This record gives sequence, C-alpha cells and structure tokens, in this order.
Amino acid sequence: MLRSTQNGDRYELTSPTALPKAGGFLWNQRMMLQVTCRGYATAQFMQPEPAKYAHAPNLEAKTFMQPEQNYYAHHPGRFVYIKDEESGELFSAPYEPVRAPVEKFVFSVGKSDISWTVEHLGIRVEMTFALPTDDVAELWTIKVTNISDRNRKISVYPYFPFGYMSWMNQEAEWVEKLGGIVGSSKTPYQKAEDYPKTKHLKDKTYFLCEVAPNSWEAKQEAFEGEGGLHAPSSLAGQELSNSDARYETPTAVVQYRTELKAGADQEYRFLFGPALDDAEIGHMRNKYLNKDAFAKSAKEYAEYIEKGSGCLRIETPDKDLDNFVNNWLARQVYYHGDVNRLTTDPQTRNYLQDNMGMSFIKPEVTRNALLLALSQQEKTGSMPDGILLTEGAELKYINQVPHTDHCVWLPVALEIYLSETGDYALLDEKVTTKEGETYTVFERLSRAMDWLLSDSARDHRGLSYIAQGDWCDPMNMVGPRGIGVSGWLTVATGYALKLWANVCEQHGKSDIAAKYWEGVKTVNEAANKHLWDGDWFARGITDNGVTFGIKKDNEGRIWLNPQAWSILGGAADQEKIEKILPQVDEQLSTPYGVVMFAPPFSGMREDVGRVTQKYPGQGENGSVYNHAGAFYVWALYTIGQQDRAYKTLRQMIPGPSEEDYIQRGQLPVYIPNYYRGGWQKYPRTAGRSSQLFNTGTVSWVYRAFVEGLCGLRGVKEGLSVKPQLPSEWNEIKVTRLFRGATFNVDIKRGDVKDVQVVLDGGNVDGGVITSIVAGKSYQLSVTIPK
Ligand code: CEZ
Repeated sequence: MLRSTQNGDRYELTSPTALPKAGGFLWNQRMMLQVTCRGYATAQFMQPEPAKYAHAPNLEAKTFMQPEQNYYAHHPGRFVYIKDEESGELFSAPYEPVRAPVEKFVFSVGKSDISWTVEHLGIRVEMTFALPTDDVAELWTIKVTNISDRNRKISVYPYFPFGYMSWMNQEAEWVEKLGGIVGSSKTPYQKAEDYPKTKHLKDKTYFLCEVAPNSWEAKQEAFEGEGGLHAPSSLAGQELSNSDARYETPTAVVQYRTELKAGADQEYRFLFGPALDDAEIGHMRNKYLNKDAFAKSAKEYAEYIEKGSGCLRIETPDKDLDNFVNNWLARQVYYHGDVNRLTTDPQTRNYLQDNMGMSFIKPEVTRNALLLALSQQEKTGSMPDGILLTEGAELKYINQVPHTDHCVWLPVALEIYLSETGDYALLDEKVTTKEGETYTVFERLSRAMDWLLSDSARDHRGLSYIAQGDWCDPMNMVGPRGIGVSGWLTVATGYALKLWANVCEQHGKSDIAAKYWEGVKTVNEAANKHLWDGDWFARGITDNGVTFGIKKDNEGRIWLNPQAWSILGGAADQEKIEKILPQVDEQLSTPYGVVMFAPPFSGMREDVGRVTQKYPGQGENGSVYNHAGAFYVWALYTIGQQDRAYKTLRQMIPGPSEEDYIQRGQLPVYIPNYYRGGWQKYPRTAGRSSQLFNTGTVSWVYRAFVEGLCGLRGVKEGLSVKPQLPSEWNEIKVTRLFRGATFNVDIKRGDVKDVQVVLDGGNVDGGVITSIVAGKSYQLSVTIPK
C-alpha cells in the first residue's frame, strides 16, 4: 500500500481509498499547492494577501487552512477523464471524480514534484505537476499510453474546475490567441475604500494547452449536464460543445481525440494559474509552455528545494526514521522559514519559531527575522501579536486577540541561532523602530525580559497574566478581565529569563546576567508557591481565582506545557521532575504520542474558553498536539531522558506499520500539527492526522534530532558532542554540517563511563571541538556508555 524509494526521497501510495485524505505539497515564495492522492487540490497564492485561483463551489471564508479538510465531489482539484471511444467506457485519473476501480494506482510524492500513475481499460495515465521557482503557476504534464495489445481510439479530457469565482462578476471562454480557457472575475467587496485594493488583483484564472484541443467547455453546467461529475453528459457526445460561461460557474475542460497504436503514447502539457490580464497570460505561455521550459523549470525548482536540505544525515537502526529525517524534516523546516505560512502578518510566536529552524538551514534568514521582529517591538518592551511582513499588511484574525507570551520566543529563537552560528556580533546590531527609537539587539532583548518581569505582565504574586491567550490561542477566557494568569507562561518566563541570563554571561555581561538570574529565581518560586498541585504544575488561575489543570478537575486535569517548561526553566527541581514524568506517562501517553492535556473537555468551560468548545480530542482540546509534544521532547533531552524523548519523537512520524498509516491517514512526508486524541473515549478516530503541515513543531523536532539525539550542539567556542541515543540502539552514523565544516561522526556504545570523543585520532577534552575551520572535514569517533 505504501512504499518508499531506496533513499526515501519519494513515497508511493498504491491505493486511492486506504488513506483517502493523504497528500503532498509543493511551494515557492509566492504560492503553495496541496493535493490529495485522489486529486483534490488546495492552492493559495500571495498578492500580497493569500488568494485563490481555483475556488470552491460557494464563496470560501478567508481563514487559515482547515484541519482535516473535507473534500467533496465539487471540491477544487486536477483531473483527467479518459473515454474509450469504441466501448464508451469512462474513468478518471487520479481517481476522482469517476472513482472507477482502477487496476493500478500510484500516487508518488517527491520533494520537488508530485505524480500519479493510473492504469485502467488498457490505458496508462501519468500525471505530473511542478511549480516554477519564482512565479505563480502549475506546470502539468499528462501522458497517456496504450498498454493493451491492440490499436485504441480514446478521448483525453483534462478537467481543471475554476469554481465559483465571484458573486459580482464571473465568466469564462476559450481564447484562441492564448490557446486556452480563461476565466475572469471581480473579487467581491462592498466598501468603496476597498476598491483600490482590489484593482490590481489577479482575478483571472487560465488553463492553457500547449497543443490546441479538439473541443472544450468553459461552463460547468454544460460540462456536467444531467450526468453529474461521475458521468458528465458532455462526454457522451463526439465532441464537447465549446461553451462559454456568462455569469455562470466557469470551468476548464478540453478534449483530445487520439488514436494510439499498441504501446504508443502521447504527452500533453498545460499551464494553470492566476493572472491580471491577457498580456500576463501570454507572457506566462511564452515563458513556460513547452517541453524545454518545463525541464528547465523542474531543474531549477529541484535546486531550490535542495537548498533546504539541512545540516544532518543519519544512519540509525530505524530506516524509516532515517528517510524522514534525511529527506522530509528539513524540507518542512525550510518551507516554514521560506514562506512564513503564506501570511503577511504571522503570529509573533510562529514567526520566531518558524525562523529559528532556519538556523540549521540558512542562518541568515533567522538573523534577518530576529532583526525584523525586533524592529516592531513596542515602546514598553513587549512584542506585538503579529509581525508585519509587507507594506500595508495589518494584524488580522487571531492577531486582534491579545496574547501575552510573545516576548518569551525571542530568547528561545536567539539562543538556537547563537548556538548554531556563534554570531554574537548580532547582539550589538542597532535596531530602529517605526517610532524612531534605536536600541541594540542586546538592549531590546533585555527590554523584552524586563517587560515579562514588569507589573504589566505579572500580578502581585509574580504570576504571568494571560489576557485572552498565551501559546494556546483558543484559551481566551481565563483572563479577559486582566486578572487571570497562565501557569505555563509563568514557568516559560522562567525559561526565557534563564536563556537570556546565559546569553548575557556568554557575552561578558555577568552583572546584567545576575539581574536575570534573580528574575528566574523569583518567577520559579512564585510558580512553586501558587501552581504546584502535589504531582504536577497547574495550567493557570482564572479571573475568578479558580486554579485549573489540577487533580480535582475531571476534564483538563493535567496539561503538558506547564510540565515541559517547568523542566526547561527550572521551576521543577529533581524531586518534582520525578513526580511529573510518571504522571505524564500515565495520564497523557497514547499510542500516537503525548496529548496536550487530558481528559479533553466535553463542553464549554466559560472560565477557560474556546479551547473547551473544540471537538474532544481535536486541535487544542486534548489532541496529540505535536508542537506541545516537541517542547516536551526538548525538555526531556535537557535532563537526559533519552528514551522518553525518543519515544515521543518517533510517535510524531506516521508508520512504519500499515495499521498505523491507515489510522493516521497520512504519508510520512511531514509532521502534522496534531493527531486526534480522545484515545479512551473515541478510539476509532484517535491518531487521525489533521493533514496540516503548518506547525511550529518542526523547528523543535529538527533541533531535537541535531542537538538532542545526536548531541551535536553548538556552543560559543565550537561544537559540543554528547549523543543521547535511545537505549535500544548501539550505534549510529551521522553527518553534520556546522559553521561551514563537515563532521562525519561514528557513535557507538562501549566500555566508558562518560562520553568519549576522538577527533582524527586524538581525544577531545570536555567533548567540545574548538577552532573549527570552515570547508574542512572532520572524522569523529564517539563512544557512549553502555
Ligand atoms: O494555530 C496555532 C497557532 O498558529 O495554534 C497554536 C499556537 O501556538 C500557534 O501560534 C496553539 O494554540 O485559533 C485556533 O483555534 C486555531 O487552533 C489556531 O490556534 C491554530 C491552528 O493550528 C492554525 O493552523
């Protein structure tokens, strides 16, 4: 049902029904396209706000991508119908809309292209698409081969629905001079002040054919007739009716009638995308729509994706894990840092975490992101809810809801960047805000930490206010009156201060460090005094003074984040850690990973908020929310809990058993934001993937593999070596790129008491390799205790 190529750079799914929602995605800096194995597609491009060029049959709400997105017959997609002209039989590739029981089906997801091979009625259909590196368009190749032993007469009908483009104005027609079907519309709006914004939008959708077809339909109704999508009426005739759509739902279907000798094939190329006007469409046609341009574009795009291949190659006893880490994980990290989830106002915490992962791939991106974020720091030292990336962008949706945690992510992201690069010079860079205030990066970080410690951020007990949310977006009713506090944010403040105090010391400012160490101490004391519930830390205290996330709660009794971050920040001492870990094992562990809290809420708790209204086990309501799991993994590596850490990490990746793939419903080509929880109550749906690949998880997971499991972590002077292999492994091999050098590392268990590091034959004292020379290759032999 599912197989990978030898080095794991492609995954192939051989059934269209086993994992019906499983898909893959491609992106460039202007667009993103996600397709399912059955052919449904969700595309988005930036102008500069996210927009669509293939629409749903009703007007879609503009919001973030939906978890477990539902598909239905008229959902946007990319399809080809094949008709046997002699028998009249019909099928479609990849699978939708006809859903014929095809003989062979292969959905093949690569890093820089996605393709299908489908065989039925003695015809093979191969569909492949790619994206250009720097334009918004889809480059489609459709090849049909006669695999029967006789001559065949067939019709090939690519069907690329445009959907319901606009309630104000929409039409479509075949445009001879462009060689394709062009749909035109006006983006709906109502306020006169919005007119200038809509004027330059790409309101046209084109479907261009390299070779002119025999006939076409541009009107959805004319195509479907009374037969519907399973057996469209217009396919029954010799030719399509060459319809146009005049304020009728537009579509793009074309027909190629062809005769194929036994073994013969025919290849077609198409271009699909949005445009402002005909001139732009003509330009795109000239630039891309021929065989050579397709090949050139594919090569360039593969090179672009290759730039995101990261700094780590592993060979472990778990080949499926190697496949994922070596091919797919860095790609997902790169995607996040490259496009910021295709928004113009990413949430500050997302922006900082998505970019911190780039430290391992393209560190200059992290550097610039830190500078940009700090250039939007408020006068008080606090951070805004979102970072504006383009001229004219504004804070929208969730960014209009006040959250109090944004400062915490600054030292988190900065520390990873500094460890990886040693670029302490960044701290002395000056950053000027729009208001004209100039401070160095060092000063700005200190100001952010001072804000976290200030009376604006903390109550009389020293606990951190939550307002309408912290890391947990939908926890919006704990503190709307400005009284409620977040247990997680309190211990996270401890961690942020600790990270910052360490950086201060490294930067030779021990007097300033002392102030923040003092802060760490008071914050952690407050957490211990007011939030410790005997065996774990509480999640918060509401506006009405009710502590929650504690033993006496029947729902939302224990939350993962306060536990993970109290370990990171030091609020939990050894004795408390020993109480916490077994509670997490017992109450939060499931076969699909560690859930964010348990038990899930069964209904609204008005003093906690919207999170409790989500479906039990879905999203933040007690799913295996991988971002929270990733914090926990990192916390475990900081205290030498490698087995618990590895178990949780491994559970984030679908497979390798067939049963697990089916239950999660996802290919192992990315980590989703969640797998359903509610394991006890709803075992049937537990483990199901959200299919959402936007998630802060991956920066942390990449870091956990590099710095935790492989233990190859940057320090100011060089590379510290301290692997933490799961105890069932005796040996791994690692290639690690670090500050321009290549480290080939053999890690084995042996008769040693402490980690022993041998570099080019000599022992390395303290396990830290210094004086690293860029461009050089190093051979490391590491022995770890049995
Ligand atoms: O969005 C994420 C946020 O992007 O939820 C995380 C949060 O830390 C990230 O910054 C945890 O709350 O509003 C909602 O209810 C949604 O659930 C979003 O919060 C959520 C979605 O996963 C976005 O894809």
